Amino acid sequence: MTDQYEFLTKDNISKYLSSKKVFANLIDANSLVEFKEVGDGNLNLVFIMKDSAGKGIVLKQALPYVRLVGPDWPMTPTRARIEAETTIIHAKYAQDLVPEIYDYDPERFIIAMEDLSDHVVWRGALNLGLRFDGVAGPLGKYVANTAFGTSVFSLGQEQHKLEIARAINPGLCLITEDLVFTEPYFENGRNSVLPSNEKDAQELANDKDMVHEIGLLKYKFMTAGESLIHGDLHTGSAMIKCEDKKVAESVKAIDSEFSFYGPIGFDLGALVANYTIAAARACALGNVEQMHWALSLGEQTWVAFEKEFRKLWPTRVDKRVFTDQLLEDLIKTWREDTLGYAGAKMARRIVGLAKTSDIETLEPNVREGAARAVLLIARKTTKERAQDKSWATLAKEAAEIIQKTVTK
Ligand code: SR1
Ligand code: MG
Repeated sequence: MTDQYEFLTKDNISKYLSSKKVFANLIDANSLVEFKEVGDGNLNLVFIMKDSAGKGIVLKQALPYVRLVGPDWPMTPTRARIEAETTIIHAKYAQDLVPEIYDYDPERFIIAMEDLSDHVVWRGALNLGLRFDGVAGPLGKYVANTAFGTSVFSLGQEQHKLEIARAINPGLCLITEDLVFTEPYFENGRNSVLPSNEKDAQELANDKDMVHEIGLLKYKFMTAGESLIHGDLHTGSAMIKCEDKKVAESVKAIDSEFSFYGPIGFDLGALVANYTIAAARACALGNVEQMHWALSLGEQTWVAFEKEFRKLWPTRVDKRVFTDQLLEDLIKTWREDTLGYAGAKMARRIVGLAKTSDIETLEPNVREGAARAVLLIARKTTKERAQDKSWATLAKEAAEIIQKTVTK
């Protein structure tokens, strides 16, 4: 049974640390001076411990249900295996951009990993109006390196197929298929908006062209096993260390439990969506400069992704029909996918279950306009994804919508 195992608590955690040799040099279980439960995500328990010598460790335990909802929504805790394995694999291609994994416990679904308490969650920093450069680019680089490294271009045909099988993650994919690609358009009792945004949500659901694009994007999500993607790469899945308060000196992509072999543009789209959401918040709080900066991040992520992927391309395993022209076509497709998924991810965070603190912590009088702006940009971005607009045009159009809508 995967739902009968002991959960970590303040009282049993020291015993757990002492019980495994792997922790002996990482932390002194008998001199724990700090213990915090910091899980603020939707799914898991997360504990940070420090010993008297200042050594720290993180233990993350998957619960057999969705934490956000409770035991009424069961969910396989084997997602912890997926996260541990993906993080280890991604480290092969982007070591500096993921946390180190020390151990995975398949009986209690516990991942032991690097303590990142000198980092902060990027979304939290964005919500405070803080502007750190050197994050969006490295995240694009992370996507490029992990996408290329786990693709058929790097692994070859047999290994790529074996990896698709190993990384299959139907339970968590179903959540994305439902929450991102279905429920914003076909209500399932889990959506919610402010009463003043009900018309906006209805317009989204009634937008036949949008629903058509969402169908194409969902189909690709369900069938295109391009690479081992992160699967939930929003600004809350990035931890950053910024001591000089301007440029991040460390960026880590965390929480890859939604990982599987999927379309490369999905992760890039998730980032673009969350930058747009951060921009809407900034404008709603009167910080127009921060809004423009947030809207410039999509280009930074994309440019870093494209540059890095092009750099890796000459190392592909089979150059016979995987020609340079193929790369040009793929880049074009991935850009369209990125914009398509960006709109899908914007809309789900406004209408569906599991929203973002960027918007939810705004006062209702400005939240209404910010939510409306994100929905309008979502529809435009997804439906016009094939128009080959420059990033500057995309940012300008988004800024116009936000400024017009938020202040109305
Ligand atoms: C039920 S899980 C809800 C959401 O939390 C995660 O962050 C994923 O985005 C998922 O869709
Ligand atoms: Mg998460």
